[in-house]
Amino acid sequence: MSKRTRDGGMTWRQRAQARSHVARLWLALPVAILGPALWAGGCNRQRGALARGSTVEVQMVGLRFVPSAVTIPPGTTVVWVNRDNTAHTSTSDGWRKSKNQADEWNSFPLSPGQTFARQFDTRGTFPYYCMVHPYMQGVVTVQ
Ligand SMILES: [Cu+2]
Repeated sequence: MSKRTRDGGMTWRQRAQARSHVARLWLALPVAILGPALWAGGCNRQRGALARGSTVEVQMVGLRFVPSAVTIPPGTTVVWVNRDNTAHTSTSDGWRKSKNQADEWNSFPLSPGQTFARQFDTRGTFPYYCMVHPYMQGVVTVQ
């Protein structure tokens, strides 16, 4: 009669290796399941609708606002960037005559390379223009 054991004659070392192999599988499992999920989640955040608190950029280039119309959720900040060789402003249409200055804005002249940022918290349609070149017009829609 041989001295076979119940586990099929594995040595102490073989049993230890088998245990550590199983342990490694259990560690790898959550990474295999959660890894792609986390990765996909990160991509969805970038691809999906603008989140509250985001920033959108409007360029002043070629004597135009590009894009001339932006639609954003409340809480979004619009940043105007002057990429022309001449000064521009971002001035809301009602800035001069408005009694409610809170909803109006004026960047005053921005030199080439300068930026102006404004956060839009109120829903509505906000047309604006450039005081230097009044034919430069744009609109921010907050909805
Ligand atoms: Cu201008």
